[in-house]
Amino acid sequence: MYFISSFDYTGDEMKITNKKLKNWVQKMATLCQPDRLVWLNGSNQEKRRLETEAVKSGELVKLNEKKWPGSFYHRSHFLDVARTESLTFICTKSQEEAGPTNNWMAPSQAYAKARPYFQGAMKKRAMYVLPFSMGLVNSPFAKIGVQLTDSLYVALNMRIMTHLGEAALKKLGPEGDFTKCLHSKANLDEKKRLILHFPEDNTIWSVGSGYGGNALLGKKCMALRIASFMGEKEGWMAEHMLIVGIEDPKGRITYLAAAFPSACGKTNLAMLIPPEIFRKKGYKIWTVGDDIAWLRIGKDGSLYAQNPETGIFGVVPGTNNKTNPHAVATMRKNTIFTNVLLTKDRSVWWEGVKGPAPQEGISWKGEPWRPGLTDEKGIPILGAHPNSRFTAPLIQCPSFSKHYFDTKGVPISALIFGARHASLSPLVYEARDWEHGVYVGASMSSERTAAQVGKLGEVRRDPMAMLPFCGYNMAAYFQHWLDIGKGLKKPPRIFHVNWFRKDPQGRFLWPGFGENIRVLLWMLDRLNNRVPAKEIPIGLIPNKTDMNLTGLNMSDEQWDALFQLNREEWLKDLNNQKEFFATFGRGLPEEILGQQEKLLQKLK
Ligand code: OXD
Ligand code: MN
Repeated sequence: MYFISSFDYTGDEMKITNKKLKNWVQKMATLCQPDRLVWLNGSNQEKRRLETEAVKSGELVKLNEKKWPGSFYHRSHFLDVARTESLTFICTKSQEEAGPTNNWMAPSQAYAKARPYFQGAMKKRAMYVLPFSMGLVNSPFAKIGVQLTDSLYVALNMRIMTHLGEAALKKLGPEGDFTKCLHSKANLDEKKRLILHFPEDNTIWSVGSGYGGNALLGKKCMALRIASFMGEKEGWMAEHMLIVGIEDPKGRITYLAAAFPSACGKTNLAMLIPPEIFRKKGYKIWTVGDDIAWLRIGKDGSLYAQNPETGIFGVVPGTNNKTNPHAVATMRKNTIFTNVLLTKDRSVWWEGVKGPAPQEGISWKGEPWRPGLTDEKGIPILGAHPNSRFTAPLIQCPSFSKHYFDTKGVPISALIFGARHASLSPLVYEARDWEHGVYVGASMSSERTAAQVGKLGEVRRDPMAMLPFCGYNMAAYFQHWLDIGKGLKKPPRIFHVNWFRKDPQGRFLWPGFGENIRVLLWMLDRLNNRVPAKEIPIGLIPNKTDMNLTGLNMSDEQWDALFQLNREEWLKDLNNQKEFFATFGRGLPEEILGQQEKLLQKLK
């Protein structure tokens, strides 16, 4: 029968004092029928053992140690390369609680549907037991989870992405509660894939996928969907936000948190390297987090943020020494690459990396690849999947902030919402106040990227970039945002940015990447009341003279094109917003509709 095996392979018996945990593990093992249970303690010795096993089983390929020390390559099933939102469900007792933006299934139905998929799914496999904390274990932010998985790839990724190991178990103690995360790749059958969240049971069941966002349950599933549900009950927020600090020449650091839809440059902004003219003056950017922020009201009435993760699960294509040198440095060692091109000398390559493409390699689909290869329609065949990823410890990032470790979090002075729009929204605008800012976030929309299955480029509404990640009714979520604002003595200012605006020829109007610091510094000037702003119907925009554009050679026409407000387009967007907001019925806070009405009047 099943027994709790040694905690580590060294034979040290692991003391599991939490009865609930023991019972749950036994019950899930009885369902999934693994050969053995392996409890992880997070040690380095254990890491090496798991890596060796994963290489032996073929789950990982050890990369060229000289080029990529401590790093591995993984190829997922070719139909399992992005989050599958259509198979992701919030399983609350009432559908109302999940709201109109989430797929919903009643808990009893969801458990009944998934149980047969888990039944015996781990035969001839190990079940790895991963105790982890999201948030620094010794901080008030910490939430404990335990993931069961039959995937070594998942186990090794979770080691990078979460505070995994003995300390999390200690924190849990004999009585503590934890998020019960059950995962099995089963046979990776898309038809038997489900990502189920039971916020009322503090439980996640994910089956049939090995892809990061579906399978690393500490990340999107727990730290966003389950955590957002907890946050609403407990008075804090879980957001799809990066956290950065901007250090000025006097050494003062101002922290910002920014929400962008997936694959819209959060990692790039989190690791921004200021152009030389700003570096020379003494500006620096510090990275606290690149994907998720947990936010709490501090004793002083300010908003504080902590990054609950320990690693980066970043998009690879397009990453190079020009677009994101810090990401390149971060992935130099101890990294797991997923679905990029594997070369003959066990190195990796992807589209958009600097330098010549290798003469040959194995593509993300596991097929032979060479530069210039096209399909029968003449379309280039990619070596790396557009959503190929790297998983690396955040601490390896050259701009890693030591304040990541501040247990009370870092104080947030501004929140940014970002979109990918070819037109519509200007480069930057500021909300008039918190309530207006909540509306700006709630009415966000963006063009679809490769991070989720679906049609690329299609514009969809994505409130606060949380559409795929909010674990409860978004009408209540908007209300929660409004309520948090009321609890803040000094609410952060709220801005909206769009780095992706294009001219009629389809060329980007703004250089983006490191140059985005210019926009951030304008925000700092606004926070410190150093510059006025120009009022337009949607909010406050900069005067050209108030943004440092030195070296950009930007003409007045270009500037105007970045900020041009197309009333027709906005009115059309307002109609689209109306349809979207109408799906919430009477639950939608009236402040949202009030703000929308105000905008309509201003536009008219
Ligand atoms: C991610 C995503 O992986 O948002 O961070 O899809
Ligand atoms: Mn994300």
